[in-house]
Amino acid sequence: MNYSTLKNTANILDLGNEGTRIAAGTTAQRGSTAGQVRYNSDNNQLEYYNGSAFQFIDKSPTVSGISPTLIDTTSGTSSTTNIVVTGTQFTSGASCKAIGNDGTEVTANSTAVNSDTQVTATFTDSNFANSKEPYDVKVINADGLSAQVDNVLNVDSAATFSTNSGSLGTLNFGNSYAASNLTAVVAADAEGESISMSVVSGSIPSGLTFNSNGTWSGSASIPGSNTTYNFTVRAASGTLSADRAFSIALVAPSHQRFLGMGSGNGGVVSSVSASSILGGDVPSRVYDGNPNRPGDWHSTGGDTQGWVKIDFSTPQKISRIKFYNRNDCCQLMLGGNLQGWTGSSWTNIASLSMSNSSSSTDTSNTSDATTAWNSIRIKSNSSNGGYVSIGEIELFKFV
Ligand SMILES: [Ca+2]
Ligand SMILES: [Ca+2]
Ligand SMILES: [Ca+2]
Repeated sequence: MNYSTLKNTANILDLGNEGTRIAAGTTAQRGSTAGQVRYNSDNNQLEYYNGSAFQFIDKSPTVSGISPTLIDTTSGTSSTTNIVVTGTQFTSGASCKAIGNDGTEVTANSTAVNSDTQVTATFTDSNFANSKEPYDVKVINADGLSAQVDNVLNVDSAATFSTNSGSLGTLNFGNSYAASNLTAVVAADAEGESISMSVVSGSIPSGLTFNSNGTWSGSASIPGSNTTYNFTVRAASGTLSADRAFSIALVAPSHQRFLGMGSGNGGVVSSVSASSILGGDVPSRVYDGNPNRPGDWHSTGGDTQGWVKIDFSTPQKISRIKFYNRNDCCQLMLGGNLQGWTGSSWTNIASLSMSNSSSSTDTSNTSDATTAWNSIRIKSNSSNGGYVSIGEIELFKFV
């Protein structure tokens, strides 16, 4: 065939009825001459070279994603939201719609075609309803060809609490005022946004920490009186938040006697000893229920810093001591300490001070009501004469 004659004398004429076969190949096989028309076998589309790039002849757009993916209909400074849509083959004059789960269409107030791969559509927030999410987003080119991405746009809602308002728990000495006895605050965000919780008003007990995930840690300080703490927790997610009121009750401990006077040895004494013993004035008399002589322990002469030591069968916490001096005469101990055994040394946990008078007693709260001691000791540091004596002691613990 004489191709030059064909080129110069006639247009190509295909008299068949199946279709005209033209150049076909992959994207990698594209030429670079303006005016070339070919079938792109990678994209299954006709395309032509315009001198700088190949353009698909069928200008169907594609949509790959949007940002942001949330519409805030409840608050914020603007009543509209700009949604940036990314894709391919957007053309001048393109418009944009959002389509609810019931088919309701929300048409963008305006659509700016930023490039052939990006448009910015401006929607009025109040046209959206939470009940119709998720919305699809559709871009329609001026020639009517369109593409959409499904279930990508949601109406933002604030976090919702699943923890009932009101009491999150009661802390007392029996549960060590520990955070593990409190209910955690739980909230969820319908759009899956992360939630951060905080106390925004009121107050919580000292010693406790409210964590941003709604849990509690630490232990509340022992209260002097029954106290209920009221506070508001805010669950923030994205630009929205929700508040709910909660409370925590602290019960003040009370002193319960477990040794001495009517409690006797309380069933907790494994052994008792003393720095010295005068005759039959044995140290077990300090809890024999009788504060009066001869119900007392008595040291030998010269043992003016004497002591009585009690070993417990199970470690005991001690909140208070009441001390009874020798009552009949010569109030022998004028000062001393209650001491707890730590395993390596004696720790003063209460100081005792008596007057030189008949039936002198002293009641003292300990400085450490939470440590359980293996042993305790009542030790004189001030005597009235050459001896010391203890009529009785009572030990108390918090309950
Ligand atoms: Ca929603
Ligand atoms: Ca949300
Ligand atoms: Ca006694």
